[in-house]
Amino acid sequence: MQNFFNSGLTQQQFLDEYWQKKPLLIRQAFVDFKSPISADELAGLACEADIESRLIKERGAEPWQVTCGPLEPEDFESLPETHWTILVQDVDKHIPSLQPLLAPFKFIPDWRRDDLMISFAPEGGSVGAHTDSYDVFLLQAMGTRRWQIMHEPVYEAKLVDGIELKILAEFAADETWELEPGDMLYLPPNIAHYGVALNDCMTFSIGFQAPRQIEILDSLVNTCLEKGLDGRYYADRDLALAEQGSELTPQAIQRTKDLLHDLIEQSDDLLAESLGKLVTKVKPSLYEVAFLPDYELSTPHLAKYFTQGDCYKNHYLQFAWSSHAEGGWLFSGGESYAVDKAGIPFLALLCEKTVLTEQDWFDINKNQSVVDVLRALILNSGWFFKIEVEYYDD
Ligand SMILES: [Mn+2]
Repeated sequence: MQNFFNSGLTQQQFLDEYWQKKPLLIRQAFVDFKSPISADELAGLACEADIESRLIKERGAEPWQVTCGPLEPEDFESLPETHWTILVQDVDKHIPSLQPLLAPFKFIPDWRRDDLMISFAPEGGSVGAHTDSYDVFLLQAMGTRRWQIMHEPVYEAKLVDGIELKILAEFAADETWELEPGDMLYLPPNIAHYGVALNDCMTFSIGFQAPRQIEILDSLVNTCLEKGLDGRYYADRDLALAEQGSELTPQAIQRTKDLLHDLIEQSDDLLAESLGKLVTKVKPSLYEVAFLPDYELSTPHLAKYFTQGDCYKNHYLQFAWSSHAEGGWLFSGGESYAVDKAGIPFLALLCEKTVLTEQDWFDINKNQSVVDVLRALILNSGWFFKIEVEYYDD
């Protein structure tokens, strides 16, 4: 039984009793935790052009003033002593050495994970009481933060008018905790929470993503169009005599529902592909840094590169895979890559490994469909060699 941090729960018990259901405070989830990043380093990241960051001042030029990054040195010079917060998104991707911190969360599917967001605040720093639409683990990394929550989920939140931040107009906490380094609070979606720094304070938010119905439908439609599948026509063999010729009758709506239900019912493979592409899409805020320059790469060259050095996973891209009767897919960067049946065992390897050695290449090289996928992934920035890559005209 896998222990869920130091909570006295197993991972399965956490999933059964808390995941997506109710908050859980875990004292010393990470024993003797020391932040692997300093406040200065975080401020440095917030100044970089390709990194998504925000500065929130509770008592700025206007209440809850939001400045979007990249931040300038002047932004720091004018900061008051208290009541501000810097937030930096996707730190796990910008600093891959932080990735091991996410390893204990791997019992939750990888593709559900969004990012590691890190915030720093001096005394009084807060982003106000709010709800989020995603699951989050709030790991206290430095200093003390007081978290207040409302146990009852808030689905239709009334917000404070006239400010950029989404802050709850009504918030009445029914629980208060002070989190010290190593303590962690899990919150499911829609739980109102309000965190205030009691001193110089750093909080790590391990956030999860969930696709919405419409996004999945959109991806399904796009996958169908790309494959040239245009589906069945509406049919009404049971048509009754029309009383009002201009009416879209409830029967017509029912037939339409049945038509769409049939499409989804008969499309497990299409749905897997649509979902895989959707959940591995690169966020627009990461486009500039996620994709590496193009280069030409033929299979013989691939073998040559492996004799010269290892191949590395691009941490900006998300990976997932699925299998079906005839083979499988690897998903990365919003694309799907097909392998044959014998290639299925390699999919997890390409998703979960962070380095491929020449020995891995010898294994991969036994299956042409996997070689083709690896080659396509290298061309599309999923994996890369650190050695100087030559440009070829194939
Ligand atoms: Mn939040």
